[in-house]
Formats: sequence, structure tokens, C-alpha cells
Amino acid sequence: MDKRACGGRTAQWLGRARYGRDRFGIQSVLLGDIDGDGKVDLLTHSYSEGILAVCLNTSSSGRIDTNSFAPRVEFPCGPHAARMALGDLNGDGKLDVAVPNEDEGTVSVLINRSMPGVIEFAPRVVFITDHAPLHVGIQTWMVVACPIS
Ligand SMILES: [Ca+2]
Ligand SMILES: [Ca+2]
Repeated sequence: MDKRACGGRTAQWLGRARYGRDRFGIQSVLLGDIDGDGKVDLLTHSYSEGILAVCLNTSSSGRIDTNSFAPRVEFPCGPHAARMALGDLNGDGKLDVAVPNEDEGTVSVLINRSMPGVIEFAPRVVFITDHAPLHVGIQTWMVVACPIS
């Protein structure tokens, strides 16, 4: 165990856990509560494999260590997947995933069907774009009406 000073306090490095497998590297990492249990889960995806991987947060008592995430659950997200985004696209309160598929000229949307303790996404829905997309964003807009005084 490695101990280092950090701002006058001692931090402990508990080790490294591997959750990816793509030999060409993970394209992006996002954090979000996918199964709705109140704990933030770990999402990764690879460009070359076109796989979204979700590791369920199984930590307890506020402690994070190398055993805090379950083995990855994989979902196809289309070929040449660039930088994904996370947000509630259908308004059901669950975080969905959007992935631009660069060489296919599409954006894949995976609708979250998870329940606490169980990660599940519907098969990808494909939207054609004009160009080879590299990034996608999800923005939730809220309209607030205020009286003018
Ligand atoms: Ca969770
Ligand atoms: Ca949703």
C-alpha cells in the first residue's frame, strides 16, 4: 500500500483495478448511476470493439477499493464508437447513453432498462448523421417561468 502526503493529510493508494480490455485503449469513461441504487457506476467504451461496458458500483460504507465494482457487463454500441454521452433521453429518470459511430456516420442511442442491482440496455437505436460524428452531447433543458416585477 502506497501512502502519500496530500494537503497536509496522508492519502492511501489502495491499488489499481482493471475494468477495460480493449488493446487499443478505452475511448472514454463516464460516471453515472445507471441502475438507480444511489451509487455512481463506471462506464467505458472502446473505439475498435464497439462495446459499451458498465461496471456496477458494489461498494459499501463509503469505501472505494479494487473490489468496489462488479465485473463489466457489455452492450454493443456500434462500430468505431467515439466519445459517448450520458443523459436521460426519454424522460423516465434513468440515464441513457448516446454514442457517435464515426465511420458509420450514425449516432447510436442505448435506452436504459436497468433496475437496482441489474444493468440492462435496450438494443441500440441508430440515427443517421450528415458527417462522421466524433462527439455527442446530451443537454437537459428546463424552462422556468418567472413573473416580471
Ligand atoms: Ca448505481
Ligand atoms: Ca432514460
